[in-house]
Amino acid sequence: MRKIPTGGFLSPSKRTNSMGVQAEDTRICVIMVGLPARGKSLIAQKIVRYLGWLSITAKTFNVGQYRRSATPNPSAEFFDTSNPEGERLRRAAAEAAVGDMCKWFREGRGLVAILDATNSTKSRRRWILERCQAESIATLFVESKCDDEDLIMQNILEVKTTSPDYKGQDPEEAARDFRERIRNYEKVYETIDEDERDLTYCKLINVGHQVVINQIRDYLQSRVVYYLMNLHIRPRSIWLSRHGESQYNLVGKLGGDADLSSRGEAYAKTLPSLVQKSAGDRQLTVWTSTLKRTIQTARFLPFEKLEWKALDELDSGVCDGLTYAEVEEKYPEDFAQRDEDKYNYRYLGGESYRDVVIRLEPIIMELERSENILIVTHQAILRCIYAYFMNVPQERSPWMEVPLHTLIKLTPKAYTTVEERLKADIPAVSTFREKGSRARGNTIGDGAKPLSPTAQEDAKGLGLGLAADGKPVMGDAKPPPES
Ligand code: ADP
Ligand code: FDP
Ligand code: F6P
Repeated sequence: MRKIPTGGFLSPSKRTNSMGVQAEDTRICVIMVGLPARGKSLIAQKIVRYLGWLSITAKTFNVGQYRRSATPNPSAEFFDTSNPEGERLRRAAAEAAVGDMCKWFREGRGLVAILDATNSTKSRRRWILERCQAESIATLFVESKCDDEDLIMQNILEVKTTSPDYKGQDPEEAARDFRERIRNYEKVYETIDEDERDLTYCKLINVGHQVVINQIRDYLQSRVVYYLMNLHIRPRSIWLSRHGESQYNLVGKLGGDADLSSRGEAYAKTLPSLVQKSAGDRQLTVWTSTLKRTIQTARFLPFEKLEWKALDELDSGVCDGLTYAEVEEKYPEDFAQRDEDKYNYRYLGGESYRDVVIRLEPIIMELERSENILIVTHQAILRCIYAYFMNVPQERSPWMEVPLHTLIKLTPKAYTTVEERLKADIPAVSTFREKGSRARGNTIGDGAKPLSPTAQEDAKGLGLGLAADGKPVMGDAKPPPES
């Protein structure tokens, strides 16, 4: 048996962040600027999710939440600047939020904080800048400007009338009051302009139709700005599917570039109607990996197709072509270590989930820019993309069960992503191995079902193991050991 060096070949990737730079010294406060209902909280939430996916801890400090603890249901007059009590309470809420944010940085709890408030006057922005400078925190002001009245009304109806500020109130009355609140802010609102040229800022005008950037110095700031430039809010969905069952899946082998099994072929043939059921007549663009099994799966789809190397399956290095049972047998320590920390463990000559996320970043950027994309890819890749949209933490994402022959539809909405799953009526093996489960002798397959005669032929054709009852056996064809 091969001697495993300390740390094992599946040793954790270096703890740089996933952007591939040492960003530990950079602490950035992103300060949102803009009138109410301009998408600031949504943008803040997306930055936190994006950075979190890239292993950069970020947190939003929403001044509205602090204000709400003292004044839960204010009417529009509360936000009138000629109301001294309102002014005092709003100032107190902003101070509490900035105070907690500085403490959060001082305690080393994260790298990027987002101060989510209107921050609509120059004096407020100057005060925040000075507080951050005193703590050596870099700043990035992000202003969202929008004068599309229809869109603003739509935003109010979509997210504001259901805000805790208007709990139990008539939505129409709530919308009217919110318009009045905005008018109060408009009286004092100052957009970021010429005399704030010393600030690092990004102005998003009418949802990115125009973007103005100023004094962006650091790498992380530029990544955040680039991300913001790619966002849009047009309605769209993203469809995700694994390739159809492959010859390798049948026998539990990892990686490779195998063809589809006959059931995988059947899935490829069914996919166009499955997609039609879910997407109707929408024109999609299909992205596949460069591996045969995804290209074969997508080939009957009547849409433009693009192959991405970045969508190839996680590279299992020296374990490519082995089954989990063989990996466990040849490299038992490493097999256990991967179970211990699956996100970080990197196969010798291969990749970790952390590595995959780095190579998927351009895919996420492109997805954010696009509308209606169908991605046909692999188990590990699909997990990483899904984790981005559904905000799944790293400890959990590599262990998610993503069945074969299932179409997943994700529809981003304000603050949530709606998920629907459509299962094709074509059985397939399960390639899922639960954390801590034994690999050797585990049968794969849909529960206790034996493979169909055609699938058995596929497996035999590869010279690989089938138990007497027709169930595929992981690793070799030995029956499961007694336990
Ligand atoms: P705010 O925090 O500025 O009060 P929200 O984030 O609560 O506003 O508003 C969310 C709504 O704003 C969503 O309906 C979303 O579609 C919309 N939205 C997102 N980005 C923008 C933008 N850049 N400009 C205008 N509206 C936007
Ligand atoms: P939010 O939309 O997050 O609820 O409506 C505007 C609002 O934020 C108020 O709730 C909140 O009190 C205020 O903005 C905070 O920003 P300012 O302190 O800049 O007014
Ligand atoms: O078994 C199918 C497969 O796509 C393999 O090619 C790949 O190595 C594996 O799944 C990835 O899943 P996990 O990270 O759970 O081993």
